[in-house]
Amino acid sequence: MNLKYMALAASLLCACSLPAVAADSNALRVENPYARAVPPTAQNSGAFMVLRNDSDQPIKVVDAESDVSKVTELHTHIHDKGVMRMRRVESIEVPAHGTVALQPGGYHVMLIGLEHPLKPGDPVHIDLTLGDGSKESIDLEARQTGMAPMQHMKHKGHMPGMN
Ligand SMILES: [Cu+2]
Repeated sequence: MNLKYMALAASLLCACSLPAVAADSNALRVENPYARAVPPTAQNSGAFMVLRNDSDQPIKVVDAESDVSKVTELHTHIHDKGVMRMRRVESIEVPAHGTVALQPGGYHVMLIGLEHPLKPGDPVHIDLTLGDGSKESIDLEARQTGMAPMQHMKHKGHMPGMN
């Protein structure tokens, strides 16, 4: 009787631990991560990367934290009557054996309330929280992109014909 119970308990333990191994967060790969370098006056920035899922199960990113911003959120862009707007999303799902690109105009990690200006080359640390509660730590750099808001403002001033 005792032995039978032990065997049953052991088999239950095995059954329970298997899915945990399959959903190992090591299955998530982060490729080409960077944050957008912004002018000193900017309050916010964004971080971008490609998420690759090497497992048989979808992986959800459910939260993000960063050392450079007071608030960090998962965002996407939507088209609303011809205008691009940002919207917070509850999670970003990476399909099994698939990828999701966090890129300008789409999903991104929103860095809200920068602790200091992000200059090109500045280090940024981001922790992603996954659906199973595990964390994925990412070290990246701020990078100059072609979409600095200040430059657009200046261009506009020199081209009154364009509106
Ligand atoms: Cu955003």
